[in-house]
Amino acid sequence: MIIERAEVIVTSPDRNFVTLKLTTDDGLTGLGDATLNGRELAVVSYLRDHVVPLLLGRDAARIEDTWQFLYRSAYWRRGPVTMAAIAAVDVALWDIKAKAAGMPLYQLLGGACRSGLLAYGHASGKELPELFDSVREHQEQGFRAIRIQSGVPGLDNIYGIASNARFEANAGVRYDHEPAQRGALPTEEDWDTRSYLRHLPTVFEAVRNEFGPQLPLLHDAHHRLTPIQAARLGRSLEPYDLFWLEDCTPAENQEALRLVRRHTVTPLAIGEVFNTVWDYQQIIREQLIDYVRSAVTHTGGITHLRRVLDFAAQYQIKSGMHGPTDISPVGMAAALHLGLAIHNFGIQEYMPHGAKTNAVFRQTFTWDNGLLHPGEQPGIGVDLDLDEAGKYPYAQAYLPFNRLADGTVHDW
Ligand code: KDG
Ligand code: MG
Repeated sequence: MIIERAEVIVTSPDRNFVTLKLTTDDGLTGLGDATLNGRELAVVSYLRDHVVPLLLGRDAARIEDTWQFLYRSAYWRRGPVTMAAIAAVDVALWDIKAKAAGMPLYQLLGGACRSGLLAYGHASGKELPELFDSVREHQEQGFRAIRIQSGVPGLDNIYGIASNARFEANAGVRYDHEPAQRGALPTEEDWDTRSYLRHLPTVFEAVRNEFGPQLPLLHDAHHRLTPIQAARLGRSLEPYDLFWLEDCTPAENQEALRLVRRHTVTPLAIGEVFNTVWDYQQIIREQLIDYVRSAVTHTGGITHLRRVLDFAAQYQIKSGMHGPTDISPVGMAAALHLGLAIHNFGIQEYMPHGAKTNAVFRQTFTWDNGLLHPGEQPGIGVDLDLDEAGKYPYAQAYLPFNRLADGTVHDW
């Protein structure tokens, strides 16, 4: 199993995706997701210019050795570009190994620990009636856990709210909550923490009154609060029994979570922007979080994320893998195999991809009664249709950014 070909495929069916395809001398292929939203071409160059030449001629069976080689031989460690590139290689190699074994990947990872993965969907609305409709639509689609994002009075355009204007900006594609906008410049959104902190508990009170106490509800604060603001939010949401409050503070300041924890028992989830186990050292050891948000795609692949989750398991911290639209079907498939095999699975984020994306990436996962399953095809269970992919060239797109009323740039 010698790696004979390594191709980096960029396609933009509903949004940009970067995929690594490895082919061995005995004809096996493996896919890995290397999509880094808004910075896609940096990973393309990292792979094409610096990694592909190192892969040709290597033994595809040596996954751990290849991981260590790519990580340590670069000298420059960690970071989203490096770790997305390594993740793509790692997942493609696991895909090949599982195909060689004739097994779905989860079997190689130890076999299933459950019959399916509980997944949460994204409900949103600028006002309550729209939000309630969105929750109902998700329940009809089978979701048994739902993230709630709401508009805030006085703010026009904020994270997490599906709006028609956005769909028009993306050439009419209805792609719920896709935050990256095609165009030459990032769009500007607005933010006001005081209004948000006042408004959000009233939204959760209304949602609980409408949908009852049982439905697991989640919320993403998307890195916008100071530690004391986050503590106040967690405390004010306690009566509504959240499954988690996500990214309540910018994640790089790990100590901030100590202060938040002192004031609230609302469960906390963090880590979608983290990319190594070292980013989690303090918050896992001190039990400052309840869920690890890292995706296979951004955290060095199956090999490294499993390490993070095994570390987390010792502290009863569970997985809550990132699964927005910018994780490609290849990245999602990898997440489903890992989630099925680990004991400390918590929940999986699931934003269904659009029809064009599903035509490019043919998948075998199933969605049944609120549970995801990766399917039984050998490997990760995704095939990439190169003809379809070729129809959609890369289109420049950026994530938005925030400004406060006085013009100050704020965390997005
Ligand atoms: O690329 C950034 C998005 O994936 C992110 O904004 C989505 O926060 C997010 C989430 O929880 O899905
Ligand atoms: Mg998030």
